[in-house]
This record gives sequence, structure tokens and C-alpha cells, in this order.
Amino acid sequence: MLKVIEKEGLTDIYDKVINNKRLSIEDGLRLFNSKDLSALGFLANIVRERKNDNKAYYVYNQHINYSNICINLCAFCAFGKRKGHPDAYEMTIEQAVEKIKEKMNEPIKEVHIVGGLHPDLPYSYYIDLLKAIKSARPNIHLKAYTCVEIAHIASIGNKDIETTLKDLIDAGLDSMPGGGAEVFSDRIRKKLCPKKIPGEKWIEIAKTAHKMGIRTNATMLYGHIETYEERLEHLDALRKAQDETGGFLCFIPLCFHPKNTALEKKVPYQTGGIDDLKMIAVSRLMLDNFDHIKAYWIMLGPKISQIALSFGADDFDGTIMEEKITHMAGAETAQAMTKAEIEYLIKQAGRKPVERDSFYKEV
Ligand code: V47
Repeated sequence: MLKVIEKEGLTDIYDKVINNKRLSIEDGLRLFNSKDLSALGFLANIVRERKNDNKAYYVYNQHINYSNICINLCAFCAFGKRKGHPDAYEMTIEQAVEKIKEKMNEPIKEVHIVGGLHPDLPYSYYIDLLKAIKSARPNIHLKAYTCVEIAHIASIGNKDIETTLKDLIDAGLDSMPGGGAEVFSDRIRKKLCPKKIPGEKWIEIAKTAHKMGIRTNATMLYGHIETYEERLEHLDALRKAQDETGGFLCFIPLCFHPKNTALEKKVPYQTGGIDDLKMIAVSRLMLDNFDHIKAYWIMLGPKISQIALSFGADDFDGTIMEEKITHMAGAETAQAMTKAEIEYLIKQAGRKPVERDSFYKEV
């Protein structure tokens, strides 16, 4: 493999990886432009095994999307609908709790709660939703509301971010998911999601949550109109924020699904497996201060996710139960996976399945 690395002109990057030295954006560009996928996988796997040995984590989790009504309507999103649209929905708190109660006989550890930016659900809805779920299932971990939703909830309640987070923490918030980051570049945001908070604001909210003791995840939506440089600037911004707070738990590259979105004509195809694996590998190599990289099987599909476990990823996400955001955009993966199926796929990939809690402690 060292011969291949030399042939690809990546020996200096190999030396940095072996010596645990930070890669530059320039290095990242050379990795993305490299033609030999196996060299990238080899390099990323060095870091993956140094940080997580042979383990591949997964969590017994359930997704709840309380509403798809959204005032932002981003061009890449097939989930969000304007109020009054025939496919728009919102759950009452009782309906959301019912979803939790339906699965009471399953050993679920975490519930992942996200929704659109609803124009008129009151501030109290977001607080009471957490309280009601926590009261129905007290031991469940509440991973709820992206930085984008936090900004929206704060503005609905006419409160600052700290007060909003404090109220949500008092109601049972345990951690936050990584959605809504998209690509931080202003150029991309202007084109795809002009109403969304700017990248700097997303990072500021994540850092505020970290300082208040709330760990969060981070994502990047790739495979649409962004350049490699923009992907790398996004990773660099996350790396800088992580240097400051250490509060990010994991990074999840999200591959764009174009069906039923406003971008479908411009970007008709889903990412290929090569780009998906490059993205996982480069994320693992650039984000030297992130402990975990997630292969989100709902978006990548189980087959690429298995291979991703040797290209830098160490986390398979989880059982999910019901997924709407990607399936409304044409995902053909299942809606849920059993623990047995996840363990089978991980073992087949030559890794050791480890069921985890939301903070990566073995359960
Ligand atoms: O915020 C929207 C993205 C995100 C599409 O934190 C799309 O553990 C692809 O953030 N094609 C939601 N992606 C998913 C998400 C997530 C998933 C799993 C685990 C975690 C975690 C977070 O999906 C959205 C947006 O960035 N998205 N539309 C689409 N058409």
C-alpha cells in the first residue's frame, strides 16, 4: 500500500497521519482529487483504528419528526411543506407521546426529535413535548432540536439562545442532533437555503450548547452544487469549533437525495459510492479532534455503510424505526433495522458490534 501512496504523491500526508499531525485544507483537496480510493481508505483506517480499534458502534434509537411544516423550504429538502399543503402535518404532544408508547416493549435508549420551522407552534410546545416524552419514558435520552430549530424556538419565544437552551434542558433535553448545518459557505446558503441561519450562527449555537454542558453532533449535506473547497472549509470550521469546546460527539456526512426536491432537475443523480467513501475518509482524516464518524445507513444504504466501516467510519447510527426526511426525498433503504441485522452487517464487515448509549458508552 505504501507504494500506492507514493505513486499517488501522498507520502507527506501519510507521514502526517502516522505522526498524528493536523492535515491542511490543501492536503484535503489532494485527498479528494486522488484517483486511488484504496489509498484514501488505508489512510483513514489508520486514524479510525487508532481512535476506535475494531469497534463499530450502534444505538437502539427511535426518530420522531413532530411536524414537517416549515417556513424555510430549502431547495434540497423534500420533507418541509408550507402550512396548508396537502402533505403538511403536525403532531399534538399526545400523538408524539403515543409514538413513544407504541415502542415501550423495545429497549430503546435514545429518541431523536426534529421537525420543520413551524410558523405558529408556541414556545411552550417545544418544552412540553420534551417533558411529556420524558415523563412517558423517564430513562430515555432526548436528542432533540438542531441548532436551526433552537434559533427558531428562541425567536418564537422572544428569548435569547442561553435562556431557550436552559428552558429545554430543564424540560429534559440531553443532547442535540447535528442537522441543519448543510454547507456553511455563504454562496451555497444563498442558493439553497437563503432563509436558514448563517453558518456562523449555527456554530455559535452549537458552541453555546457545549458551554452549557449539552453535547451536539455535526453534519454536512454533500453531493449537490458544492465544491471540494467548500466541503473542506466546512470541515475546517467544525474542527476549529471543536478545538474551542470539545463538545461535538460525532460527525455525519449526509449524501444528498434529489427526488421531490426543487434541485431535482439541476442535480438529477444521487452521489455514487466512490464519492460517499471519499467523503467518509476525508472527514475522518480532517476531523482529527472528533472521536466518531457516522455512516448513516438510511442515506448511504447498508452496503456502502458496511464498506465505510473500513474507510473511517466507526458508527452505524441505529435502529431508527421510522425515517421521513430522506424517504420523502426518494431513499430506497428500509425505514428501520433490527439490532440483529445491524450486528450481522457489522460482523460481516469484520468489525466488532458495540451497542452504545448516546455518549458512546457501551451498554
Ligand atoms: O438537517 C434534508 C439533511 C438532515 C435532504 O445527529 C437531506 O445523529 C439528504 O441531520 N437529502 C437531517 N439530506 C438528518 C440529520 C441526522 C441524521 C442522522 C443522525 C443525525 C445525528 C442527524 O438531513 C437535515 C438536512 O441537513 N437533508 N434534505 C435530502 N434531500
